[in-house]
Amino acid sequence: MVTGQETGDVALLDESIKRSSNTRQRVFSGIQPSGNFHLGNYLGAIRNWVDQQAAFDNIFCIVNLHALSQATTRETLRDNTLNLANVLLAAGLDPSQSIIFVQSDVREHAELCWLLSSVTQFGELRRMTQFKDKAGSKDEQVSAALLFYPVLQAADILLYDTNLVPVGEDQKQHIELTRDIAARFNMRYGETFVLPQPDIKATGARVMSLEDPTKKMSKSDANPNASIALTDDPDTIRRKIRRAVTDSGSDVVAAPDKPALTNLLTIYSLLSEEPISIIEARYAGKGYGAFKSDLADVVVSSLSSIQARLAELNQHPEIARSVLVDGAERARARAVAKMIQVRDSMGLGLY
Ligand code: ATP
Ligand code: LTN
Repeated sequence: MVTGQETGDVALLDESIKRSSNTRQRVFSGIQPSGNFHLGNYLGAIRNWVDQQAAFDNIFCIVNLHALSQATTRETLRDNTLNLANVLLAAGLDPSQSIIFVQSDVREHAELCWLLSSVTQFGELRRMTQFKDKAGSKDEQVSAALLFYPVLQAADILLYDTNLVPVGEDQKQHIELTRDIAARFNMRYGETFVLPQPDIKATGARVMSLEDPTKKMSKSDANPNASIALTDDPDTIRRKIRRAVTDSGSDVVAAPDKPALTNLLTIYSLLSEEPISIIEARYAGKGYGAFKSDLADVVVSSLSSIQARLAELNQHPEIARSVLVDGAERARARAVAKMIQVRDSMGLGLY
């Protein structure tokens, strides 16, 4: 879905950064190992990481410490972590072009989180939309980790002198807070951190629920029909798309008063790499049925190669494990060097 002029500007900025610089810009992004990876995660984040990886110096992190902000179990977290590593590899992240690692393997993330909390205001955290959405009316019971979540995210990003953070639209506020934290730290302690830019694409940054096009497609949605999981089989994908809500009328067009069709056309367009106008013209006068049936084919065929690679990687967990061990080593070397600078800026350690 088009997410407004501002995000388009960020994409343009990103192009100009790429062109004007001789050294490659640093990209960092993270994804929680919280299961049920869906088409929104793929189109809003993972696919962009894969498409851009040759142009940047990339670090991608499986943020298992963030996943602890919601109740989970040892087994679930372990399974989801390995599974996510396999999903990232199956989707095309290439360890020779990108560092891929697990957050808890680099202890500096947790340390920097604490240091940054000293320049973060409680009010800023309490006002974050994601905190308000997830805490709901139960803010007495949710974990303090849910409140601290954006400080840890700022630590992830700032630890690596990140220039660009490719994420979906829902993360924009967290990246803005990261910039505020970095700027405040730099004011107080001297130039230490690079101010990162969000990299949010004009299209696909907010894939909506199939059951309610006013809500984003979300891992935590209790209704499995609201999202297409990357691992859904063809029959399930066809069924979910057939029953996806549509707008009144029967024209296959993207328009502000047609949020459901706009969402389905956006998915079609991103996966088929055809402009929405061409797809609209193709289905003019044909109604929703024909469009949905073809959309299902597009989704099934786009996911099939990822699913085939995933099945293979699942048979060989040692591949992902060795990628993660190597990734942690490379990330750690950078993080350790940065923390020497940060501790010194703050007056920590006299020897
Ligand atoms: P939850 O919805 O339960 O909060 P999530 O689906 O947002 O979880 P994350 O691991 O928090 O999953 O997000 C990983 C990446 O996917 C982030 O960059 C996020 O912005 C992006 N993303 C998540 N949902 C969507 C969506 N519906 N459309 C586009 N991008 C999305
Ligand atoms: N909060 C992010 C996940 C995340 C992240 C990051 C994204 C944790 N650390 C650093 C970008 C950069 C989310 O998608 N929910």
